[in-house]
Amino acid sequence: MKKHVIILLAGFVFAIFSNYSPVAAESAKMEPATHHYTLKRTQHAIHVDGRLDEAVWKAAEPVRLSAKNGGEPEQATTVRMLWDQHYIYFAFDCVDSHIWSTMKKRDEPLYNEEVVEVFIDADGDGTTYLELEVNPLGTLWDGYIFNTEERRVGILAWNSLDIRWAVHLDGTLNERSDNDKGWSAELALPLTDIYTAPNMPPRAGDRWRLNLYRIDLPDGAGKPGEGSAWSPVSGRTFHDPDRFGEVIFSDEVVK
Ligand SMILES: [Ca+2]
Ligand SMILES: [Ca+2]
Ligand SMILES: [Ca+2]
Repeated sequence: MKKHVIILLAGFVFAIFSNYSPVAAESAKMEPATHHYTLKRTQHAIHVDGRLDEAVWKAAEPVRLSAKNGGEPEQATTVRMLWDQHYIYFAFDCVDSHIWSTMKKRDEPLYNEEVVEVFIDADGDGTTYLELEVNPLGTLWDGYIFNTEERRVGILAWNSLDIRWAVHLDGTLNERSDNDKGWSAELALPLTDIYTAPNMPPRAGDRWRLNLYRIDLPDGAGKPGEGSAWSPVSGRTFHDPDRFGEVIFSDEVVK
């Protein structure tokens, strides 16, 4: 699987990869995941419109994001995940009294504003993983991350060709004079974008390290806000693969 990554990133980070071997990846010891999620299949099409009104979403197991200390965040976020033969699906449901974001171009630094995020380290090497972000304007950030003790590189020039995503707002964007209810984001990520997956298509029982995040900034950029996570991270950064949770692929069909 590593050779696919090398092909993908050849040239841009060749110097880094030239020191990188599968042996090193296998010997890297990840901390075991503390949070697990059984990823069930859907046999019903999911209309990726940002509205989480499909019966299969209602039936999917929810997870709640936690504050940094593991406690309840100021504003709740519920996430559900499903898969089928082509995609892995994510549904973020964000309670939000003030929905705010300004960035409209793909791969802008959405993480400086309000956003939801997915990190996927399919081979669990703690080094190479996919990062996705969607903001309330429906702007996408997608890229591959190469994260070692020495440096962290984000290959944001990588774009998923077939990803589908959408948001739905229950409130008014960037309007302080009223109280919003929240916003939701729906993503369908092609499984074939996950170059580091041990099996493609995944098999029942496959385990991918993965984490889910949200940034809420009620007072805008640069002001105190809240980062929440499915599997809480240890420090300031979300780029903490040792703390990623784990999804377990299942052939069980969600009803
Ligand atoms: Ca939908
Ligand atoms: Ca907000
Ligand atoms: Ca990109």
